[in-house]
Amino acid sequence: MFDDLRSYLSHLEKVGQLLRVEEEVDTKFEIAAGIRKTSDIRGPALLFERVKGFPGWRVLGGLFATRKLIALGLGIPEDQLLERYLTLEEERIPPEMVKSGPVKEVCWKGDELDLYRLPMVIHSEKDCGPYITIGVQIGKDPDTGFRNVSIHRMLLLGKDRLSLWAPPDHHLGRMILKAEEKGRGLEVATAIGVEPAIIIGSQAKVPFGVDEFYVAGGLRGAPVKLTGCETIDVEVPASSEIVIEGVTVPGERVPDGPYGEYPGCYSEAKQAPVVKVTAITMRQNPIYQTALTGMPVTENHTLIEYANAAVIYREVKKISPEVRAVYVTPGGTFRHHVVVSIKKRHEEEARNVILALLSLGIGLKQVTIVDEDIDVHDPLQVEWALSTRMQPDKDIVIIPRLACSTLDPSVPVARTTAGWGIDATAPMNDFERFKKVNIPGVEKVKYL
Ligand SMILES: Cc1cc2nc3c(=O)[nH]c(=O)nc-3n(C[C@H](O)[C@H](O)[C@H](O)COP(=O)(O)O)c2cc1C
Ligand SMILES: [Mn+2]
Repeated sequence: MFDDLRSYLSHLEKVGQLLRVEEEVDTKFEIAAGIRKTSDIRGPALLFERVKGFPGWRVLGGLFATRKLIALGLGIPEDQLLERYLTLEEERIPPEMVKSGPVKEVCWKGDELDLYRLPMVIHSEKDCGPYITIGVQIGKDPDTGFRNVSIHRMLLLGKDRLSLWAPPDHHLGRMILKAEEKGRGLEVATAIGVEPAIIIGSQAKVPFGVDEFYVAGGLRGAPVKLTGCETIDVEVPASSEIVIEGVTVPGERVPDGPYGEYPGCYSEAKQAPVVKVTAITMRQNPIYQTALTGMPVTENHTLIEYANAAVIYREVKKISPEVRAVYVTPGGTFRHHVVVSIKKRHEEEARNVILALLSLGIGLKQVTIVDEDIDVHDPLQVEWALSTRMQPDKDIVIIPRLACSTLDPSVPVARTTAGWGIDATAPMNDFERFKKVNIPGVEKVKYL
């Protein structure tokens, strides 16, 4: 596995998946435009080597722009990703503490501390300002002290002030509220530029109380190395490119948004907590990393795909043990729509699966269930199942008003959605009539 971001980038360069951009780029739109294009053409990750107004800085973007890049980050062949991820996510290797690390090479405190010196990027046209979009936040629960690791965007507010978009339905948001109830701020470190397993591990849908560094350890097959911060009691990856240390300001909220979000639309301004920065440490010649969110597919989507697919797969398996495959679809923003293939043993099994998935609260709005002979990854086959194995008056389930973490702009009330499920499986006792037409010997045709 990779010890730090730099060793991973060398690996990517060797396999032709990293492009160094020599042309000078502006932090306003130009970097995001490059990431948009590479995401759309399924191109390489981009290392911008000349950033206007930020001499000496490099900006990395689109590190997870494609599924291929996720596979490279985990060192798993692309076609085995879900299968291997399901096992590795449960390995749980505890992190290891080290005295110091490269992230301590430079330290800004007091007057030197100035967030405007970091090449923060303005991404989409109507975004309200420059955001840190792929900082990994590390915080500790005020009651139990367990660590949480997750990613939340931060808007640049001043020399030493950032917003932190961590709503209460995410673990860090809950910790911020718990600290406020005790009349305190929450100490939060934000690590930018870490090895891929930490980023991917931070997205695992594990319960409140599970330290995602354990998950990252399992994904990389070795402990994540952590070191203490300078001004707060939080541990961070010792080889991070940059770490921003800070404390939330109890009770303070600032407007955050509009911002181009994962459904492919802008989210409106929301009230976000504020972080007062206490120190910034970094490597010499640091690499600043940014990530694009917006119309699928971006790295915000690819990074959530396997975390979501894993939690869905495990849920389906409880009800339908012979589940064959699950696919959270790109057009469904990798969150709103899942296609599941099952081998049913009860005529109505699909309906139970639909209800279980809609109640998960992870943002699912549409659940399509197909038989095992349908390839869930092939939209043609899925639509064929809908066209030939489903009658809308009896095979659709609609559930109004479900709590879930969606940013879908069509919902009438924030974080609440209706859900629908489609049972596109054929009747068990009459399956013969629904079978695909077959021509013997297609596999023997050698001239094509
Ligand atoms: C690039 C990227 C950006 C993200 N930005 C945010 C964000 O701004 N706010 C948020 O609540 N979640 C954001 N997320 C999703 C959370 O990091 C993710 O749901 C995480 O698993 C939450 O951790 P938790 O389960 O410990 O709460 C982002 C994810 C990625 C990959
Ligand atoms: Mn968590």
